[in-house]
Amino acid sequence: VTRRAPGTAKNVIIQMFGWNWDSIAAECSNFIGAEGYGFVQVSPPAEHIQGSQWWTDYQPVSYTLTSKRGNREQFQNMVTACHNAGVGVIADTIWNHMAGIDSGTGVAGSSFTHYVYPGTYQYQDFHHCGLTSGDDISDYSSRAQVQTCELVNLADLATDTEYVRGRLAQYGNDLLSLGVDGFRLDASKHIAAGDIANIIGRLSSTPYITQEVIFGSGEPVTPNEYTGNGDVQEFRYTSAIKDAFLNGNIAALQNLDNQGWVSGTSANVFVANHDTERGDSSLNINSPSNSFILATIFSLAHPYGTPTILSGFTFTSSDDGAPNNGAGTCSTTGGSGGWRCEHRYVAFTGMVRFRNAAGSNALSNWYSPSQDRIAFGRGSAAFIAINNNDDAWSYTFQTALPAGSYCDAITGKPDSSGGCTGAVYTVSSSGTFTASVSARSAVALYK
Ligand code: LM2
Ligand code: CA
Repeated sequence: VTRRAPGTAKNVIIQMFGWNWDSIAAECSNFIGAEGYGFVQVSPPAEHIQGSQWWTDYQPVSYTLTSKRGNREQFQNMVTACHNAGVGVIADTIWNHMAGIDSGTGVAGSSFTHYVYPGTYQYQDFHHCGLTSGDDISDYSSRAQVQTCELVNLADLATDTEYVRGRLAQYGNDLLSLGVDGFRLDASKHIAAGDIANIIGRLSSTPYITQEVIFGSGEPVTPNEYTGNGDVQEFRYTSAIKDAFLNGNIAALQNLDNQGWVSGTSANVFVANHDTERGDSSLNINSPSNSFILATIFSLAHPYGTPTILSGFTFTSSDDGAPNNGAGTCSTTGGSGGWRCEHRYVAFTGMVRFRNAAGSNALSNWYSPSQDRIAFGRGSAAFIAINNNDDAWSYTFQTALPAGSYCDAITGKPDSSGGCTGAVYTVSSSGTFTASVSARSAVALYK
């Protein structure tokens, strides 16, 4: 797979949350590649603690590539299958910590105790911050606590030491040797930016990097510190999108490069991830008034950042693990067997095509008659109207599109006989088209 820079075509990421390696391989071959997605982000691949909860994967116990999602051979097979479909693979990678529980045996048979992972790490390879009771992080206004104490009791790696840096780079290089294209660096805020830089400097190639640095108001550790290492997940975008679509002012989302966030060329953005959909800090699939769908459509249309779509599963308790041992399955345009398969939604695949067509064109032809209605183009390549109001929006929009007949990306795609599987709109020689945009919906055209 040729590496694709953020901000270029074919860079949409799907977070295949909880999917096992065999099922991701099949989905890359059967669907994801053909639909124009750029990357899949896969669950942490290293050996982790046993248990039925989804979050066992975030408690590594060795760097053996056997997890609930499959073994090394299956992982390699997935990377190859995805590459053959033109899709890159981003591995969720945990450099901040090992397990949090006292002792046990990992899913590949490795025995461990807290701070002793035989053959990998011993007591001296961890921070023992001595700043709080139990060495847990309690005060996010303290940089020392955030970066050297323990996140929910997870054994905090001494990423400032030569041995740990070398060992984490060795793990990263093992993944790169299997063809991995990028890393999502878990809990990056809890690792000093300079420590990450040092470890990245030891890698054998230059993968795509996206770092999880959750912005917190007034906190000393900021997302901007990390932009020199690669992209940063911009959680201020996630919360602004939630506020805008729930409270009405989507017109405030025109210029996202002037909000004090990391620049769009350094931002990895999403409407929800696996953590936020279980909390209150983002929209989720159950949000009212189609807001989750409409917000995702917006995120794929707007040029700010590199977008990730979460493909998740239904749950009753927030601890619930993935269905069917992680064997993901979808229906043609949605989920099955407890899997939601958001990446198959017609409106989302249509918007992936829209984004790929828009390429690096800047936002243009902005029009907003009220806070809950916006329309904008991406140069002469694409145009969208988003109606976050409970009444339909009828209007004649001015675009920079060439005259012609266009398939609406929200409801369908070009069919095999030159028509569309969904709605069709005609752009005049002066670049206008007339539409009635349904309540809480959108119309999106691209060339
Ligand atoms: C992340 N980013 O920084 C992940 O996105 C997030 O999903 C991870 O938390 C977290 N950091 C650590 O990698 C998840 C989950 C936690 C869970 C941890 C570790 O949200 O609830 O913590 O993974 O598996 C669990 C228990 C917690 C316990 C901890 C250690 O819920 O009560 O702490 O294990 O045993 C005593
Ligand atoms: Ca740390």
